[in-house]
Amino acid sequence: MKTFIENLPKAELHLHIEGSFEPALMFEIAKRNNIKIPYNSVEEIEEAYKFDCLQDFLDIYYQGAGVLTTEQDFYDLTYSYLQKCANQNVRHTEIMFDPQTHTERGISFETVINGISKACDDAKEKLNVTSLLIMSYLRHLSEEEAFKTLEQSLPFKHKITAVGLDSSEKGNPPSKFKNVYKASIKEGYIPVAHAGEEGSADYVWEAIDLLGIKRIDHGNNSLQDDKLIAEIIKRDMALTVCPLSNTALQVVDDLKNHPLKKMIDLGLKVTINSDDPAYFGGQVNKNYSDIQKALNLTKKDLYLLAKNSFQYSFLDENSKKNYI
Ligand code: ES4
Ligand code: ZN
Repeated sequence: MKTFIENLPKAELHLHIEGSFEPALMFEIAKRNNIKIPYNSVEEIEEAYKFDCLQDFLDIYYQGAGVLTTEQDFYDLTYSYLQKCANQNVRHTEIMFDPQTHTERGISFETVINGISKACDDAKEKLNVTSLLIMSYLRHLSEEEAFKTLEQSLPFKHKITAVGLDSSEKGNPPSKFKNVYKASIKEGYIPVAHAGEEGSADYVWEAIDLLGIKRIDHGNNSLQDDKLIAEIIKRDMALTVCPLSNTALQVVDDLKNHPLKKMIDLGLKVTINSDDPAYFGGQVNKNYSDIQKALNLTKKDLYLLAKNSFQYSFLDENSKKNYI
């Protein structure tokens, strides 16, 4: 099974570039930027990366991202992730980035986008890995702040395919971002959002009805509502599921109880993703193999999951034919 998974061509549709920041690279970048981080060793980091919930993780994730300063830092972060894609036969990836995590600290939008997109261009040429970018709004900030980010993105519109919504879900429903999503769609961005990770099925409804999303990030709690399940199937929307993220953040208590197989059996279109691999204990292939073992998935299931990852990507229909 391990070799089968390694050899499967895959796409990754749910990945936060700031969440791919491995401790070794974090130490290196902190050192060259003369920034102190509160860890002295990889052991101390491992101890800190034990989370009770999403907020617990986010506090540490934003702290880690605070080391990123120059265009080269964003380039190195992104290229390092893309090398891991190449090594795992991840042929295409749709990378989320959180501009506000950086612009709030005085780093320009331009620095962030140029570093990330140059790495993507180089990876296409040197590693044969294609990518596109999803600019994510931080939902714990105001809609007005998101509008500022949308404005800042416009000179770089040709480099960005979609907009997303991430960070603290509870208390920050999709409805809060209704207007900025409308404006983002008008600018040509495809809308996606995290919904139903910690939030209820109502948040998924809002993301569909009020934000018009084309894909659901996580979506686990959709299973609480039969009507919602039917609606997601009717609209042919995929869920970007992240098994190791779900156990790390205690959205699911044990992989054996993960609803992924149930989702497939219900007819939902599911993909497997790593979310924040540096923090949650595994890249894409480990997500595939751990969930395979836990749920006894067959090769046919795995093939379907990998096929979905291309089918529900934002590649144009013609390009998809190069992968599936
Ligand atoms: C995230 Cl797992 C998760 N959920 C919500 N927002 C996020 N940002 C980075 N990882
Ligand atoms: Zn996520």
